[in-house]
Amino acid sequence: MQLRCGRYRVDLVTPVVMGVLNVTPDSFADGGRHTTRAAALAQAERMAEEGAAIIDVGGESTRPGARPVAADEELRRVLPVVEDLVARLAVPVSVDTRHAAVMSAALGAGASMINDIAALREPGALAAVAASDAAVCLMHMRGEPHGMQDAPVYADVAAEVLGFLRARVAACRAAGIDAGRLVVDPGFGFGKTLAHNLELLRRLPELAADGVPVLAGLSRKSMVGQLTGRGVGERLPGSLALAVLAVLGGARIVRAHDVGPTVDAVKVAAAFAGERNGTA
Ligand code: 8Y4
Repeated sequence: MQLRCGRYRVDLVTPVVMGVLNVTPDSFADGGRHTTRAAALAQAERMAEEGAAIIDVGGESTRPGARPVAADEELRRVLPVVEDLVARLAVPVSVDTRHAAVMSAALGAGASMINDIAALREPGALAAVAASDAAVCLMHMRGEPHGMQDAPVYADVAAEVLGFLRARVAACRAAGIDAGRLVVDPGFGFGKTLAHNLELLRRLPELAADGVPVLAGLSRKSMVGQLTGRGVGERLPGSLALAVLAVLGGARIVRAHDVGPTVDAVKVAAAFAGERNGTA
């Protein structure tokens, strides 16, 4: 199992960690500390040293309740950082965006992956990725970030998420994006209650059984706060527990802020899962 990721091939036989690099001034996950170009590069270098297989750069605050950012503002934040990382790092650079204009500019600057919480549903997004050789992560989201936690209701959350992701995989294939470039993600916390998130985690093996590599993003999320009572700066132990459970459920990419500790947790879980998951 290998992900085609621009000029990189990411081996997913053993699960890997995607490090989160926020370049949003309002990002409460990192307190806006990495908003300058040099600080962003230093943080990315550290994540690569700690074993991140992919660095995910984001310029739009996508946490629940956040307001959308215009594509030009997002480009101003993200593009200089992408240029630096592509020039200086030996790991693929992913860009977290849903705007086609940002995708095209980032791919032109050498980004190897697009991480889209809207699963390429924005106008021009499918074509922008199809015109490249980059990987793409298709994530399920109910509603929009700014209204997302308004009491989501599902008849069967896992069935709905699976159906949605299968349809987006089909749309990508129809647009000419090869299966070897695709990743799917149930979108923990995006229009889901704690009960929905737990059910999706329990039923992750059903998603993994489709054969498209699964990415899980659980790091520091409100789910951890709900389960532990901890504030956002105290959620590492809970996040590591969820990373282990995701790998046991068949996740091949774990998106995390705390790369070093998550790499260790993923190694332990992958060794335990062994042949059962094929994650030797
Ligand atoms: C504290 C820290 C509280 C972070 C909330 C958050 C995912 C993602 C995000 C995910 C994929 C976040 C961009 C939300 N989550 N992309 N992006 N999967 N593929 N919230 O789960 O980290 S941002």
